[in-house]
Amino acid sequence: MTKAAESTERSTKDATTDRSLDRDCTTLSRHILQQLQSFSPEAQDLSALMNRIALAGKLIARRLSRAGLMEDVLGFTGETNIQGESVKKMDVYANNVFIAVFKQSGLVCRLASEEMEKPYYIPENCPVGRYTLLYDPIDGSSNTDINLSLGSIFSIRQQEGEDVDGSAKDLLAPGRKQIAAGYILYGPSTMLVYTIGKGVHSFTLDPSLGEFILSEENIQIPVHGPVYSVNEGNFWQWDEPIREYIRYVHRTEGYTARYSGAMVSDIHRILIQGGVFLYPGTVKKPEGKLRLLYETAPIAFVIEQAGGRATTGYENILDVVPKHLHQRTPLIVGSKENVAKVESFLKQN
Ligand code: AHM
Ligand code: MG
Repeated sequence: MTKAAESTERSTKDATTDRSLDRDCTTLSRHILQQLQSFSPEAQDLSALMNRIALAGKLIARRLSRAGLMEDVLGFTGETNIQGESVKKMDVYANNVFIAVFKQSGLVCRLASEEMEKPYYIPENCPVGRYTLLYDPIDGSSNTDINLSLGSIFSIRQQEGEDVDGSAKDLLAPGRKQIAAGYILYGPSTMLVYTIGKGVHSFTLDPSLGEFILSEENIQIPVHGPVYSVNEGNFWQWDEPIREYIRYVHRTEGYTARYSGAMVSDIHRILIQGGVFLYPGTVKKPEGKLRLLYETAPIAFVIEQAGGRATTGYENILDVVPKHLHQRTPLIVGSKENVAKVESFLKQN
């Protein structure tokens, strides 16, 4: 090999090593600062907030990875939550993890979760911490005891006005007010997917580093996809247009059903491969099962940022104004064309 060829080969290798090192060093907090192209106090806040959420994800992932070997991790507590659902021990643990990581952070004054009737205030962080974290600590908790995928969902809002009476009325605002949202997926690896309104980005937890490292930037959901994801056991409880849509899918080539029992997993599949996830209203639950502030609005923010859509069937999820903190909404979310197809059945009736 000539000296010139040797030197070209060396510089190509160097460039490849540099690129892969640069990628390995793209941690979540660095990525946020890059996205905002700023070291302003707001950018620092958001970066620190996401770092704390990542820490919560690592703590929950660590406990889940050894759940079958530890005492008091699996099973129910015997209590029911504000939604009337049986509480799992992991729900309580994960709920407390988020509170613990934000204590003395100076960042978050209030946390609201589907496991707590009222928001949790961290007085020492107020009024400096002008942010509120809304979260579903364990999404898909029926998967906990059988070692299947689970998630956590988060959303960050800026506190508006003073919340002197502790009523948290400013949270009764549409999902467009979210400044960040995303989810953590506890699967074969732990992933964190987030948006701050500048596209959707995924990170994978590298256990050897204890860091979330950038996996994919600016994820775009396919315009159409083969997956439909819905609990068909509820068929008898749905309104006729939703039943008609499902009948259409059954007789049309090119669709495939996937439903894991954890929305975060199903949404992640649809984000990457395209399709539609539905949790419509039922006879027993006319508003469906999923909660607006902790589940449907954050997922809608992520999917819209990836180029998809999220609707109740009649209204964009991000426009829905909640009347109370634990409000539920029907959800139809995913690839633009798949969502439009479902809507076409709703419009006919
Ligand atoms: P959870 O947060 O209490 O676990 O409830 C949310 C979950 C979703 O992840 C999932 O899509 C749905 O509820 C499953 O409910 P169902 O068993 O009614 O299909
Ligand atoms: Mg949930």
